[in-house]
Amino acid sequence: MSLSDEDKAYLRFAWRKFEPTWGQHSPDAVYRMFLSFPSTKTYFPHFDMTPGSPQIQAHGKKVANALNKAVENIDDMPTALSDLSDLHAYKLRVDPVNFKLLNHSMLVTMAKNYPEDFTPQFHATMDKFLTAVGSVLTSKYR
Ligand code: HNI
Repeated sequence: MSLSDEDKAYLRFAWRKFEPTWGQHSPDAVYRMFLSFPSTKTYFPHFDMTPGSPQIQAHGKKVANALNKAVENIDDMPTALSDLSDLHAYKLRVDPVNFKLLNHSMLVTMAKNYPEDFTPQFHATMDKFLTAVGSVLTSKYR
């Protein structure tokens, strides 16, 4: 899935507005994924699954930072995310289906926290972007 130039321009515009506060909400997206899709918890046996636990907070921030890097390097995500791609494919061995579950949880969390910004265009572009990130992070499986 590739983003058009128009998608990229809109993503950069939307992300600038959203990025300063998204780090506060991304842990909620991780918690939402664990609660709504319990099978995702199998990758995190060492986590305290209480909402707002230090591990969930830290993990949410790491995912948000990785997404910032992806937006900054939107024209070459495979290079920018290469180490993360190795980590998820070779070390963590996360089944690709899980990326859809996290992406869904992030979209719902965005819609809840940024209701004004969450237009159909925002939804569609963000879905495309998150799918592209997931596809890079699972590309080394093949
Ligand atoms: Ni993911 C660690 C980014 C999807 C399971 N993950 C990370 C780290 C980043 C990251 C950044 C920290 C790396 C480091 O410490 O060097 N993960 C992302 C991004 C996505 C994603 C950007 C998708 C948008 N990861 C997923 C999914 C799962 C997942 C869908 C499984 C359900 N990730 C993990 C696990 C770790 C991890 C497990 C290690 C956590 C820990 O702290 O031990």
